[in-house]
Amino acid sequence: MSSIYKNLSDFSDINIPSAKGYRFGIVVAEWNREITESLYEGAAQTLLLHGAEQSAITRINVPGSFELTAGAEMLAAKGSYDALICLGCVIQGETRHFEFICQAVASGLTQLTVKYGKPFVFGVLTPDTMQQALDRAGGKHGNKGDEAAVTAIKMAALARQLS
Ligand code: DLZ
Repeated sequence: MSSIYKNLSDFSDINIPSAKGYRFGIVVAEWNREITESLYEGAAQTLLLHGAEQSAITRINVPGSFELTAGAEMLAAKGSYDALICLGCVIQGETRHFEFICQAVASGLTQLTVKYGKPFVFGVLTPDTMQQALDRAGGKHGNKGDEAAVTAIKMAALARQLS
């Protein structure tokens, strides 16, 4: 489960389909911006690396991770995307805010996936500390943005294969 057992950017053992011809939406939370910008860079670069066109990638920002679901819904309702990638970072604090936000996003994105029949990828870091976040946003454990992009490509390809 934990990324200490897997580098989030290492896909050398996985066959990744081409992303050419697919359209991607990326929703980025502005909270913990230092982290979420790195997640975005990782996700966008990974999509491009696997054949996506720059013009096929649309980005929007939302205030915090709690708003990822609403942002993703707005984007999905407006355009025909093959996959939506939602990027955020919720750091465990002293209150239960963390639990509410994480559960709301996980459940919201699952509901959208069912509603639209296309992937809404959960690219949200949920670390205990800022250092753990940095380690997973281009640091020693790789970049969760890369992982989210690969998931988006694989699920978009699966959806097309089954359609
Ligand atoms: C309020 C809040 C807190 C305390 N922590 C975070 C966080 O660590 N990461 C994050 O993405 N957003 C946080 N937010 C903001 C909420 O996601 C949301 O934007 C506000 O509660 C307004 O709905």
